Amino acid sequence: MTTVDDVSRPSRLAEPDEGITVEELRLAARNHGIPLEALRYDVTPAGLHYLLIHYDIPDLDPATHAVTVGGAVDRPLALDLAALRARPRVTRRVTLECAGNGRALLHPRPVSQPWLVEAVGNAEWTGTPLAPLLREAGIAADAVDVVFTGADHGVERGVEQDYQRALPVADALREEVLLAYEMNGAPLLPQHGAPLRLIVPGWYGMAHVKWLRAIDVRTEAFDGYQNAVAYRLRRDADDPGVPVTRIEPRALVRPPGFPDFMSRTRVLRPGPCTLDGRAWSGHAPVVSVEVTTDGGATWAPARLDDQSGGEFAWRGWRHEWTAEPGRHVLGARATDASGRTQPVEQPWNRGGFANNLVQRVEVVVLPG
Ligand SMILES: Nc1nc2c(c(=O)[nH]1)N[C@H]1C(S)=C(S)[C@@H](COP(=O)(O)O)O[C@H]1N2
Ligand SMILES: [Mo]
Repeated sequence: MTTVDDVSRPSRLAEPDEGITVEELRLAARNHGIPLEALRYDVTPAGLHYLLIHYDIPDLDPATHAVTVGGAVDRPLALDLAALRARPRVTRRVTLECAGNGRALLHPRPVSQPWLVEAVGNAEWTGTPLAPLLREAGIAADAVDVVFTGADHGVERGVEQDYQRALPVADALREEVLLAYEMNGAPLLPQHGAPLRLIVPGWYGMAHVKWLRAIDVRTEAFDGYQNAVAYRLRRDADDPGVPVTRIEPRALVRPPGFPDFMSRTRVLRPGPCTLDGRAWSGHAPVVSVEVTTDGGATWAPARLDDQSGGEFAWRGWRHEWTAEPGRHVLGARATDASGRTQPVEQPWNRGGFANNLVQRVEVVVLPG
């Protein structure tokens, strides 16, 4: 392991046959995914929601914590939790997905948090809308970016920093963006950003800044690490790339039957079997889900559940299948109203972001 890293050196790609390293394992043991059987719940229980934490969980006191609104504003503000709770209260179901979901399945593998497909959750977030607060503070006419700063601190490729991410002003002013203090009807848990976090419906996880302590309006583009260096779609290390923003469409199958302990291969008895799962997109509503039971050779339309969870929540789907003895590879493919769908070739980029390649669920159907 290198102890003194340097941002001028690119992050590492694994060698062609290199297995998961101890460093990746260490990250994976901290940052867990959703157990795929928990796709059954419309609202993901807090303890089953995926988790991604770059540094350490900071220890904040909800009784004294306050968030400031400053920078290019007419009237800087500071609000504690009581002040935020006294403001209009909104609850939204929002599918959160880590931008690195699918990274460990890429060839070559970008070395970082090694997600397979499980970095997703669909919780109910309660808080107060951000836009009215920004308007009360009076943002400058020439404002460009709004920077959100967390109370967590660390170093990444040699750059010491508080976790900070900016949104373009127009995105920060969207009415669905929340300053959230509750998850699933209870105060935020320490690991999910207690006592306050940002929720940016439709965007990949990195935008939803946890342990939020400052909101700064800027008249120049923010060039902090998480915007300018990390979270960009780059072809190679020299490509300036484009920012990672909204969630690409994805469907997941809730693995049927029961698992083999080590291989996680699914074991099923033959006969009729209702396959189900979830589908989401941060660009536009999901309009169709197709299911394959032969590793992608053929596809059949799934039935979609209603969109009662709201426009930012994942959508349930189901499909009737007659399981015949033998080995099968299941998968599902979501398409959204913008026409985006899931690729059949891996969408490779240097950081391993937004890999929404169709999932492969290996099943063995027992003899009758
Ligand atoms: N302050 C802060 N906010 C953060 C992070 C972080 O490390 N620090 N991680 C981000 C990333 S990369 C993701 S995917 C989501 C994960 O949110 P969750 O752990 O509540 O699921 O939080 C985001 N917000
Ligand atoms: Mo993430």
